[in-house]
Order: sequence, then structure tokens, then C-alpha cells
Amino acid sequence: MPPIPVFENPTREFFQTSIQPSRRPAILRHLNIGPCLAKWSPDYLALSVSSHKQVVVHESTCNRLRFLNKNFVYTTLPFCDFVEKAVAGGEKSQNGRKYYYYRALASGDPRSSRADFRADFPELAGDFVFPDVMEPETVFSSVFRCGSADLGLFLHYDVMDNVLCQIRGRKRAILFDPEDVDYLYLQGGDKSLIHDPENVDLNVFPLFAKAASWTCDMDEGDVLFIPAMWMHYMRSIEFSVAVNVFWCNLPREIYDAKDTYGNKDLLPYTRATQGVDRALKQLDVLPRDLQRFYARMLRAKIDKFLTITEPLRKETNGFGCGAAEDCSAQFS
Ligand SMILES: O=C(O)CCC(=O)C(=O)O
Repeated sequence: MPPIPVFENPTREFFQTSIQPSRRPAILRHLNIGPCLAKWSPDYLALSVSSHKQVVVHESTCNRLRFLNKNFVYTTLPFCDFVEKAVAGGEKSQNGRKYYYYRALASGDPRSSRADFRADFPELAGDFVFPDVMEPETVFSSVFRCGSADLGLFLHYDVMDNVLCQIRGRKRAILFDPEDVDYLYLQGGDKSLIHDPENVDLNVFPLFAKAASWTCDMDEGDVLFIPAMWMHYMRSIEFSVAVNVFWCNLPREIYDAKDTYGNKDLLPYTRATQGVDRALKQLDVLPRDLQRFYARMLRAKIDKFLTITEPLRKETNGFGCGAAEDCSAQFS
């Protein structure tokens, strides 16, 4: 398990010239994220946010949320009731154990607008300072997240660079390099069939044994840089509050304009898959055995592409030193 390197109070320049181009995750420690760190107790949150605010949350009797083969329901609650339930989450009650997770959506129509923490939570906006690592004009969305203790959020990727600011409660983060995607059982989208990478049945998912998990336990105040396409699984150790900020690390026109969550695949890939579908359709006129023969020839082209395009990182950790431990020692 490679550890995720830690950087103490990196400047924006260091982040943009060294950490971000490495395309590796990193913990950024002691950045200024504002008074939320001292203020955001469950009571403060419940009392500060308007009692009229309704939120749509994930509710489950299971503490490892699965997106594919869903084991949760969406339920609408007043925000203050949600906080109370999330804090009590997992406690045995008359209705059995229930766990709660909230991923803020835009207060307007979430199908056409993106979450914007300052607009969605005006009462809390002054408490949170965006980490000063990305260019402000590239920010895509900012998402308030809150959930019960010991709750795992399914393994998935996003298509934009992201900083996850952990404000309340410790959290375990487990990430996977996009180079390991062949071992992660994606179902043609951003979610994996493996919902809990801490407990994987290798009889069902044997390739998972080849994937290297990048792990850290985040403390309150830690900011995790999650580069685009790095699969991530998060498990709160305690009642958890976080805000994450997605930004466009590539030119805007590369992204799907209909994306409001930061997880719709990039347009060049969407076009490429349409091209593959068209290419395979060309084979329809052939007998089945020849279709399969030529499909294999097409696959060989992609395999060749993968062998001639070297991975960005090989032996080094991308920060110009040999092992992540050396590097974190150098900068932390
Ligand atoms: O920590 C969480 O609750 C989930 C974080 C996440 O999925 C993200 O920042 O993209």
C-alpha cells in the first residue's frame, strides 16, 4: 500500500508546479480553510442553517454504501433533522441501525446547476475559505458533504481535479491510480462493482489483487488532493463533515457541458467510444467467426497504443524522488 505523501502548507505555486503535475494524490496540511474547523459542531450546523432547508440524503441500513446494486434510498429531510440522524447514525433504534450520507446538490435544479457551497449554504459560507491552490476562475463546483461515523462511500472516479477538505471527524481515504483501472471492475462508467476495497472477495474479483491502494487517514483540517480519474473510496471513522472543490484542470471545452456532478466522461472519450461502436457495426456484415477475428485485430491496435504510450510515472513517484516516503519526508 503506497502511503499518500504529506506536504506542510504548500504554496499555490508549489502546488501548481510540483504536486498537481505529478498526477499523484497528496495530503496538504495546515492550509487555511477558515474558522469552520473550530466552529462546525453538529449543534452549530443544525442551528445555523435555515430550519426550512430540506436536503435529499442517502439512508441505508448498511454502513458500506453501494451505488451499483443500490443498498440505500434517497430521502428528503429538514437539514437539522438530517444532522441529528447522521450523528446518531448506526445507533440501534426502534427501526434498527440506519446510516446517513449527504452530498449537497445545487439549491436550484441539480440537473442543470452545480453545487456551489457559498450559494447553497449562505449561513455557513463565511466559515469556509477555499484552499488557495487552484486558480479561482477554474472552480467548477464546491460540495458540502456530511455523514454518519463508520460509513463507506462506494469506489468511484471524478473527471476533474479535486481537493477534499476534511473539517470534522477523521476519515480513511483509499485511492487507486488510473493505470490500475483494469483491476477495478468498472461497469462502463465512473463506479466500480467493488464497493468496499477494504473487504474484497478475491474469488469474485481476482484481478483486484493486482491493484495498489494509496491510503491515508485524514485528520480534521487535512486537504486531500484527488487528481482526476483516481478512483477513490472514503470511509468516515467518526461523524464527518467535509467540503470538496472540483476545478477544471483541462480546457473547459474538453468537459461535457451537461455535467453538473463532475463525473461525466470527457468529450474526447465519449466521441472515441462512439467511434468504436461505429467501427464494430462495420463488422455486422461478416459471419460471426470473422467478426470475432477482426474484433481481436481491433483490440490489438488498442493494446499496441497502450504499449507505445509510456505511463506518465514509472519508477519514481512523480515528485522527482524514488519513493513516496522519501518525498513526504522532504516536504513535510
Ligand atoms: O469524503 C467524502 O464524503 C466523499 C468525497 C468524494 O467522493 C470526492 O471528494 O469526490
